[in-house]
Amino acid sequence: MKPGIQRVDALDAGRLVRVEWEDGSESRYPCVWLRDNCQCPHCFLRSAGARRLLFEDLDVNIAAKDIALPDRKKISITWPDEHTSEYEAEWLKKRCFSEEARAEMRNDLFLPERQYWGSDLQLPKIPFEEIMFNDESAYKWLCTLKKVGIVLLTGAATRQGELVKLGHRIGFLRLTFYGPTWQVQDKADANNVAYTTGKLCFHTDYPVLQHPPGVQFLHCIKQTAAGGESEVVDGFHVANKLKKQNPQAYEILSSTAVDYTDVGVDYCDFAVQCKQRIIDVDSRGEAVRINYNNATRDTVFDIPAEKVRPFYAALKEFNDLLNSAEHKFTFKLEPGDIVTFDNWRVLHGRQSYQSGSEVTRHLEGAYADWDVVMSRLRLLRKSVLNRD
Ligand code: OGA
Ligand code: NM2
Ligand code: ZN
Ligand code: ZN
Repeated sequence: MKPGIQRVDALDAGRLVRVEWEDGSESRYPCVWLRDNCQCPHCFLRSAGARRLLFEDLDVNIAAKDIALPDRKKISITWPDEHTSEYEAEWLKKRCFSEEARAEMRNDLFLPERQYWGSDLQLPKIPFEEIMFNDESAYKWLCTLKKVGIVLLTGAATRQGELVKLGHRIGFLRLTFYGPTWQVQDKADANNVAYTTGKLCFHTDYPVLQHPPGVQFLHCIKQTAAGGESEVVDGFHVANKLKKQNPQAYEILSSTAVDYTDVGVDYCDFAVQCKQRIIDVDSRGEAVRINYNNATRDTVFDIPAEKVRPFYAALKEFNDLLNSAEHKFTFKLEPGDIVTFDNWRVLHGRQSYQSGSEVTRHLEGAYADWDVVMSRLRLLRKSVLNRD
């Protein structure tokens, strides 16, 4: 369905170009944008897919001097300085400024579609081998990770190093102060509550970093007989519930800057501090990232005293909703399982287990950034669907 152009003309004293498509619909393109996006080798570096034109050299009031339609597949514009630009029909169609065309492009680029879930979650499962060696499976893995927020990969070897391989599959892992990958097991003088046998209440990892890791991988190498179960909850779904149930609590959690702290030694020594809102929202007030780890929430709390108790009350309500039977999903990792999840959306926790002289439970963990994961997803889509 390659669109052809029927007619092209100028509006608004040459500052706007109107394209009439063969199906009778039309698109309007501001000349300043057209000039800015001239695709000729002088204005655009094809090898980098990037603009060479300098902003200094762009006239924001520019008008077309002449517009032509050499054939139905492209338009040609001559500018006042005699520079000419050509634009292909398909290229223009994709960049149409209509509400619908922009929504389509947005969905294509960012896959914003979400499937909310509660205790009814049907945990998506794919064999580890498949996503490692089959592009279609890998594409499905990443699409589901984006849409649902969690996917279980099964059947990985029960030794360290599988997550490094997974990192190579997407591109690279995110290095943090806990190392390129990290070992979740009971440790003497633990530098993190995760490295004990204690219960971990619902949290997102690493809100103490300004840009918390978007994606988390936990590979079960050894699982204890009693206890150690995993819990997950859809943080965006619960945030929506809180907004309905108590808009004021939602407002408090999405506006109060909470102090986080993490001081210690691991990959190297560290003294990290950060302020984060527990529910990060976009310009429309929609939750886009949960930043909540009760363990690393600082004792320092940089808000006026009279706002402290209302904040705790709001957080209590959110925490109660996270833990409600209706919202949480419980499962137990088996050796060879790798749980992959959206660390900006899904909160996770674990039940406590018995400590002993031997290590009875061992997970290897790693992080990735959403930029890297989405980049791999787009490339896989291109090769799987064979399109651009
Ligand atoms: C962690 C964590 C979960 C588990 O290490 O941050 O949440 O099951 N671990 O041990
Ligand atoms: N670990 C698991 O926010 C956090 O401290 C999450 C990070 C130690 C790498 C735990
Ligand atoms: Zn040009
Ligand atoms: Zn965690």
